[in-house]
Amino acid sequence: TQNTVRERHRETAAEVCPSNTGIYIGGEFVPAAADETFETIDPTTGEVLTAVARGRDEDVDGAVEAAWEAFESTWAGYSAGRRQRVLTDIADAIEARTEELAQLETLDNGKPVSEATIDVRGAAEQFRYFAGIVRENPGETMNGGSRYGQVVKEPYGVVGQIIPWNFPLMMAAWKLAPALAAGNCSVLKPAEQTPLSALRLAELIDDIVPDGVVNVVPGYGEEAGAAVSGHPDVRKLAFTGSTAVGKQVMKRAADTVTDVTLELGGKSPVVVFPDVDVDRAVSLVSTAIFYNTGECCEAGSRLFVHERIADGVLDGLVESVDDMTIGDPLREETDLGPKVSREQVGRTLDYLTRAREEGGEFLTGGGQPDDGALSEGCYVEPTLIDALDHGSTAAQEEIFGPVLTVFRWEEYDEMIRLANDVEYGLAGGVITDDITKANRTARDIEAGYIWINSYHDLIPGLPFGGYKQSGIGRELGAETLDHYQQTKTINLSLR
Ligand code: TXE
Repeated sequence: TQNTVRERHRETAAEVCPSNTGIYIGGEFVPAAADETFETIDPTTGEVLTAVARGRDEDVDGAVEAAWEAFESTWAGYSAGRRQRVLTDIADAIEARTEELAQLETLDNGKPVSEATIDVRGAAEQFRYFAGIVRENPGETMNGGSRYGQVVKEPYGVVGQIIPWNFPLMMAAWKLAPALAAGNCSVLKPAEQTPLSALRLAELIDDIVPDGVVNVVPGYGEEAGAAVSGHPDVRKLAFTGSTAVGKQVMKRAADTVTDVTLELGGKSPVVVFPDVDVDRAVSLVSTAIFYNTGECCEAGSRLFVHERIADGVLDGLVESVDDMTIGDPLREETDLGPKVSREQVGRTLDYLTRAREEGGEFLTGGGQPDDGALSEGCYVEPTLIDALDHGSTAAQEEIFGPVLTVFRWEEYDEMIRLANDVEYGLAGGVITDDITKANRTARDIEAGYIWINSYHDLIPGLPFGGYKQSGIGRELGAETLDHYQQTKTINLSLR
């Protein structure tokens, strides 16, 4: 019952919430300069988890100053080997707390704890990966004639990093690991919906990282976020979030010609060829859209299924939705938890209304579950929409919920034209056993990351990022280090 769920969440919160919810500056947790706080809510129960410091300009100024001080006094002097050890220690600290961090993430975000556990492992892996490559970054030299040239990679110094709420801990790791590996200090702004895992991480690494190397300023986007992205002493910005805000961040960065990397929205196609085993296709398509309640920038939210097997795949999807366990995300068996916030529920429901007006046929779902026990939480039913025009709003815009729009195809070229007919280009999926078709389709989709017969698994070493309005730059790869370094050429005359 709802009471049991509430009890379970309260008890878990008492065990796993960070005891420090201030702003983490220079190795200390301090109240916001204006002494204000905001509440972070558990989307499963609607209850307040805790109050968190509400950072603004002044707090960001203090964090940037502390970061520069740390850079100049300690971090810039650390060898690659020493940074490697720090990163490895962070990975160990995260891994040692996997269960606790996963529960915390589930409380703050609403994602099933089984998926939160994968996030925590992924976060640790990030630190391990960048620890692994940090020593293989020696620069280059060129000898010849009367010249000795050196190409040296230098950190920016202080970087600003703004992250979203869909994978809070993992996003913090995606940002911090390469930034620290490359020798920078960071001012990290977690999302206001989910600030707790970044604060807990700060507690965990407090003894590992020199004071001021990592600073965490929780707060609202228009306040703390805007202050980070407009700060004149921040030399590089990394942002993950909506395309609309990404554009603002980039515009603000233009004033100081600050380098930016952006990881933004998506509306990724999943293409199913007629040769495949229907059950396998159903399982992959279902994972592509419903993982993390559809709150994934890479979610496979547009299905292009070949006419010949469309009915079978769609029947299978409806059945698999019926079999899903929707409910308390703290329970291991839960497949689909609530969305992160009431606001996000409203946004998704608005898209569903729009889709109805635009002629969509709902094969399943279409609203909030009316089951009493779920009514207090931010749940949205897994939804399949058929018969929409590809130009309709629900087919073009990022819904960021458990909502799949379905298109049937026969003509390959026309299917590819539609698959690419969106402003985004983050990811795509191809499901077929024909390797030639699979590879051709992978090449033909305009996106930065294509899965063949798989979806969502991201492996450090394989760069991730978007084409078109899905972003600039790549994370997870060796090239990510380059985004956090500037190149200096030293040209020495031997004459
Ligand atoms: O994102 P925002 P929101 C998409 C998704 C979702 C929509 C809106 O479609 O429905 O965006 O979500 C900070 N200056 N994605 O409103 O606002 C904010 O505090 C500087 C896709 O939550 O982009 C948070 O830390 N920063 C996405 C971060 O930006 C600002 C993940 C992201 O929030 C700011 C999340 C400002 N003016 C949402 N305004 C993905 N790519 O995975 C906000 N922020």
